[in-house]
Order: sequence, then C-alpha cells, then structure tokens
Amino acid sequence: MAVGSNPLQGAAFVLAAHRPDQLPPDTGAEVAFAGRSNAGKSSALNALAGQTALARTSKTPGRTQQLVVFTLPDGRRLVDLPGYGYAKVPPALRDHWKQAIDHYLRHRQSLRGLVLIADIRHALTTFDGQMLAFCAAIELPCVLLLSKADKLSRAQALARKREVDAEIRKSGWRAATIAFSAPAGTGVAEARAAVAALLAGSENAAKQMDADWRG
Ligand SMILES: Nc1nc2c(ncn2[C@@H]2O[C@H](COP(=O)(O)OP(=O)(O)OP(=O)(O)O)[C@@H](O)[C@H]2O)c(=O)[nH]1
Ligand SMILES: [Mg+2]
Repeated sequence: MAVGSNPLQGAAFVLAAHRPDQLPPDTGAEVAFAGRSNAGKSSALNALAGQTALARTSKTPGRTQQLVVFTLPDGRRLVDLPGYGYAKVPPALRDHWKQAIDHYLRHRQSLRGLVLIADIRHALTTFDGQMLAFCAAIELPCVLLLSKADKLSRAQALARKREVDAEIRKSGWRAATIAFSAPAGTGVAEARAAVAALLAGSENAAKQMDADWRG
C-alpha cells in the first residue's frame, strides 16, 4: 500500500440497529468500537475513516444510541456501539444496551476484533476491564485506543500508556495500546493499520467452535 493511503477510506453509513437482529447478515468481517460513553468512540471512527462527520459525535455523553454500521468499499464493516456507563441513561435503556452489546459480542460470527476506546487521562473503568477480560476469554483480538492524548504532554501520554500496558499484562488481558488523538492525528496511522489487520484476521476460533456446537 502506498505510504499515506488509508486502508479504511471510503466508509459509508449502512444502518443503525436498535437490536442485534436488525444488523446486516452475519457474513464477511467487521470490527466494533466500544468504550465508556463520551470516551471518543465516534470521533475515533471518523478519524480512522478520514471523514469528519461519518459517525455522530457530541459533547453530551450518550450520543450513540444504536449499533451504527458503516461499510468499506470492499464490504467489510465498522460498527459504532453505544457507550456504556453513562449514569443519566434510564436504567431500562441501560439494561437494554448492556444485553444488546453482550449478545452482539458473544454471537457475532463476523466480528474479527474490538477497538476499545478509553480516555488516556482516566484509569480504566470496571467496564473496560470486563471488556478486556471478555476479549481475552474468547480470544478476540483487541486494540485499546488511549484517546484524548492531546490533553497530555507527550511524556505524560507515554507514561500513561506504559501504566496501562503494565495493568493489561498484570491482569492477563491481551490488547495492543495506542496513544490516540482524533483532532491532533496522534496514533491515527498506527490505529488504521491495526484495524485493517483485525479486519483481515481469520474468523474467531472460539466463536466458530461455539457455532459448530450449536449446529
Ligand atoms: N481533545 C479531544 N477531544 C476528543 C477526542 N475524541 C473525542 N473528543 C471529544 O469528546 C467528546 C465525545 O466524543 P464522541 O466521539 O462523541 O464520544 P463517544 O464515545 O462516541 O460518545 P457516546 O456516543 O456518547 O458514547 C466530544 O466532545 C469530542 O469532540 C480527542 O482525541 N481529543
Ligand atoms: Mg458515539
């Protein structure tokens, strides 16, 4: 690939699903973007796609309220998930999303990997830990984008990345971490390459076994 070309170029909106059964057919390959509400999932997706207004972003947490699906020209997909942990969402809706995301992560055969987004300035949340543990348990590759790195100096950002790397190792999780900033472009090229690698990855072995077992 030519230097500077974007493997995630040409992404286009497909649909927004309120329930996993409204998603496109479970074939091919997709990568999902997950993380705490307001962490910068939609902004990261836009930066990776090289577009400013593909996924909707907002200062107000709880913006993304559906499983929003985008397709690349070759048919592979990016999925923007609703944020977790936003206290002001009514409990019934929060439960709905928890279950929908849970179901999606457990059963989606075409899911090749997860991009987890967490604000570099904050400690990983319980939910982040659950996501990382879940990925480790089902051997789903995970890339952790440490977002809003522009809010720290380079030295501070590097120190935080090292801390998070150490926490991941200590906990027995597996994830590549990238210090990331959507507005400053930090880590964008590296994250694009990581997502392209996830999309090119083989079907998740554990899920395939699960599907075979379920018949
Ligand atoms: N400084 C800075 N701000 C960012 C960055 N990424 C996102 N933001 C800001 O953080 C806020 C939330 O960004 P979103 O991308 O909408 O976050 P989200 O995780 O999709 O949020 P929900 O859909 O509500 O779960 C917005 O005001 C963004 O402009 C970043 O890398 N640096
Ligand atoms: Mg969002």
